[in-house]
Amino acid sequence: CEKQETRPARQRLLVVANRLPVSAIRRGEESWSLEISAGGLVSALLGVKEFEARWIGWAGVNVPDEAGQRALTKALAEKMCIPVFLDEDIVHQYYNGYCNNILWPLFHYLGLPQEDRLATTRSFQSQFAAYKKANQMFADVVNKHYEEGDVVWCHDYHLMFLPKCLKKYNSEMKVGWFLHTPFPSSEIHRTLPSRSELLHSVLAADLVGFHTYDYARHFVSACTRILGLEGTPEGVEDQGRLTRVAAFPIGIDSHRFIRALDAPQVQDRINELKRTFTGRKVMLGVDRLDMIKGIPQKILAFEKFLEENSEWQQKVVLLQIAVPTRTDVPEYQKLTSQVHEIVGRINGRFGTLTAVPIHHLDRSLDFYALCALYAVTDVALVTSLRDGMNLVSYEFVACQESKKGVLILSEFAGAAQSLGAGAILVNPWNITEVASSIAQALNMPPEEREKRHEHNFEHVKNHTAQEWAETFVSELNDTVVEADLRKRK
Ligand code: ADQ
Repeated sequence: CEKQETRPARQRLLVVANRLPVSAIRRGEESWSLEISAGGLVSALLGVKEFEARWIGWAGVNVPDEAGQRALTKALAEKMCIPVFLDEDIVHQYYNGYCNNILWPLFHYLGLPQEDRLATTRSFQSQFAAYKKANQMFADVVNKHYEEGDVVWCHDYHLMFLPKCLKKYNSEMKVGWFLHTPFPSSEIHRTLPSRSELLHSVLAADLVGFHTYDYARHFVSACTRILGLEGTPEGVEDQGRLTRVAAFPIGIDSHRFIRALDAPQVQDRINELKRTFTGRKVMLGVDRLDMIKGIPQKILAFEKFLEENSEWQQKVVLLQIAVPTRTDVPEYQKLTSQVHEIVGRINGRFGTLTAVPIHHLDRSLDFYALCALYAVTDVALVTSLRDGMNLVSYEFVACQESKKGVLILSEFAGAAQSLGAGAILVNPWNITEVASSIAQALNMPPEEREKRHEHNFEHVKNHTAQEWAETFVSELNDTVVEADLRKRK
């Protein structure tokens, strides 16, 4: 965000996401320190040159007092960020509740919560009310800062109600919405009690984007089957108004990864890792510790591989780096214990006094450490049960120009559609199939590895996050211009 301050005034892009790309730490009553998190979205938007981006979102902290809110607003303004203040109860019901307990599992085909039905219905209603209230609070902030000619880009499942709130304020506002998760089959979406309200609200946007064509098709089917609207090749039509629906597959800032490999601190780590794992092939998993990532399935498949290929038992190591998320949610705590239990059992079974087959870390790694790990890896394992795209697979490919390692990739990750020709695609639920894919990857001849890698590397290098953001924003701009033209005729 900071770089954009130096650019001349251009058309403004208001990027609205649940979280701002900063972490805020309170140092005193009116003093805050801010740390920019250099996520994919931040670098993607640095590439959108004709627009000047401003961020609107929650800063991730509860700030109940006015003095604190004033000070934080001022500090964030220097980073081109505008805060939405949410209190603890709203965060609990909207974010932990409706977003993470209902929409997240449903969109990843894990179904709705299975607790006592009445309790679920009651909590569902209050959580949905909080969701709408939170979305309205985001809309109030956007509306306050909106200037004529601005383009508004809303992100993800947290803000499905936002396009409608914004259009109510101003029907001329150019509004786009992009979903980072899968959009499930309409048969899954129709189980959601608030299915129609959410679809109608998203349709208030001018442009609706997904990572893959399949997700876009599921969305259009949901609108035709559940709402009875008409699907056209361009999107969904409702009473003569067209909402454009299309696929915009995200990428990564590939050059940042490729450049980092030459940095001395990465080279030092690469050499250290090579020394540590001399004589062993390195397999790698990097995930948020989330049920959608299929971590238990991955580890069980690795166990089956060791069982069936005893000649590899001392010759391969699986490094699983799992950054904990949503640690206050009981299902996530259960998942952590389950993973620890399986890892402990397998290490007990196949380990020796000097080496274990699995190194599992519950933590996040810094960018340079991650690049070094990607670079020394022989086989990367991505076994998501569902995943909107999965950027880890892209990052691995970007760091493999010299090693040309193999990517084993779940067919249920959006990335399977772009990296499928180079990767070994697997059904992560089929542990036997994943185990034999591990054997295939470890025994793959160098010419085949090279061919597969080149295919994926070309894709990752050329389809960047910057290009993704630029395409979405310029299509959003054009879509509305077209609509205006139609109106004028
Ligand atoms: P995520 O579910 O977070 O994103 P992913 O796309 O893989 O999944 O991105 C994860 C990011 O976090 C990567 O940049 C990765 O490097 C980083 N990361 C993960 N574990 C880490 C660790 N232990 N240490 C350091 N960094 C780690 C959501 C959707 C995805 C979609 C993206 C972007 O769920 O499907 O691809 O948004 O749209």
